[in-house]
Amino acid sequence: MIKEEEYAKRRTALAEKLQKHSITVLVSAKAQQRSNDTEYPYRQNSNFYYMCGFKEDNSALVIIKKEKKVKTYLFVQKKDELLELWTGKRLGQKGAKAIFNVDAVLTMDRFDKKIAELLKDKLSIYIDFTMQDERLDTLRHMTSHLASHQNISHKVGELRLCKSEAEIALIKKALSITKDAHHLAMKKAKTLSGESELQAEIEYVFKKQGAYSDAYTSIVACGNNANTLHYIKNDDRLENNKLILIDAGCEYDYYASDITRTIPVSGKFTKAQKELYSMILSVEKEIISMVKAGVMRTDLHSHSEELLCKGLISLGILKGDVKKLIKKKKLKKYYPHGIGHWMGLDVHDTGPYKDTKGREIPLLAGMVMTVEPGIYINKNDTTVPKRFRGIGIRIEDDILVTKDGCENLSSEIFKEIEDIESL
Ligand SMILES: [Mn+2]
Repeated sequence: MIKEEEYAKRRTALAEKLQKHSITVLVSAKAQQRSNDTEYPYRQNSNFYYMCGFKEDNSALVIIKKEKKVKTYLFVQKKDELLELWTGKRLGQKGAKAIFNVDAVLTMDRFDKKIAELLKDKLSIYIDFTMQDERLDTLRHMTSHLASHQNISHKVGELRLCKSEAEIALIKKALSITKDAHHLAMKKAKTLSGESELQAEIEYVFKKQGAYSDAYTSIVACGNNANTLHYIKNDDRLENNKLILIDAGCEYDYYASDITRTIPVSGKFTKAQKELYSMILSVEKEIISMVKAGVMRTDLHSHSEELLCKGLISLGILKGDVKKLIKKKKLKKYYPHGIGHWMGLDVHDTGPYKDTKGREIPLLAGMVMTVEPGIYINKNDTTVPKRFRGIGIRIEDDILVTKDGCENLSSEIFKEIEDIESL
């Protein structure tokens, strides 16, 4: 759990980045309709949640920075017995005031009036440009006279880059559940007949162990389906001599995990599968061993390209010179994505990859990033030896960057061939 003091600290850190005489408005996520009279489960907006930890819909956080003084307002839904009967308890003004360490808690029905009042004598406004929300459209309209409109998302993203101990503990908890889910999948794959059955087993573990849900839609892709990178249909059959690429991680108390394992349906890798898998696994391990504060993510990526390209040449899948193959985008066909991304409240965390001057941000102690090399060979690719066609493999772990190196937070999730086969 993240303590209230930590949220207060984050707001202080954010306020330091703000211009004088500014107003910052962060709004909650909107409840999303799924179909007539049904809604998607509600999930709070990550930037808003990061700054205050408030989980209810229809709320907002406002930060006023004057010359030096900072004042924070939390706007919440009014108590309403009848509505609460349908949608559940609300904290209300009093309840929120008792928990949240802000200067004032007001009810949302006063939002427009209060904002108009707070806008007087302000020079700039910060809102989250990454959100599509009519409340923000109204605000833009109301503040068109101000000298500057700025995106608060980049500034909150900077704060979100490095994780606190409490955040790392939540990611570890998410990963311990995800570990059990992947290990169950390794045990059960042989006994099941469809991708969706395997998905159900995985997500059963997520829910059973108290995760909110999956942190992203699970990918359970058997055989050639693994060559569709965002395959989420998961409605095909599991075929005995094929591999299954499983990219699935739970979200626990708002924090994501993001793990990919590729396992044989039968429990045993074939010779060709083993050759390709071992090559990718050794690349993954080598890249992880390079993770450390100060290193550039793009250098990790280029290095992974070189290693994978060499590997593909040694397996007879590519022919030619490593540098030329990469330059001519011959490798891209088999390794089309990046080596990894930031992870945290979002599975693809919104922390920036470049600073405000456009320079790449190096790895910093406390960041969590994925390392996920993969090779995808379409079943119809006749340029590749037949035994490798229709195989897609990705291996992905979640890595905490430290001052002198890194900690693989998902090291307990099996990825060695012998370990997977033993389950
Ligand atoms: Mn990932």
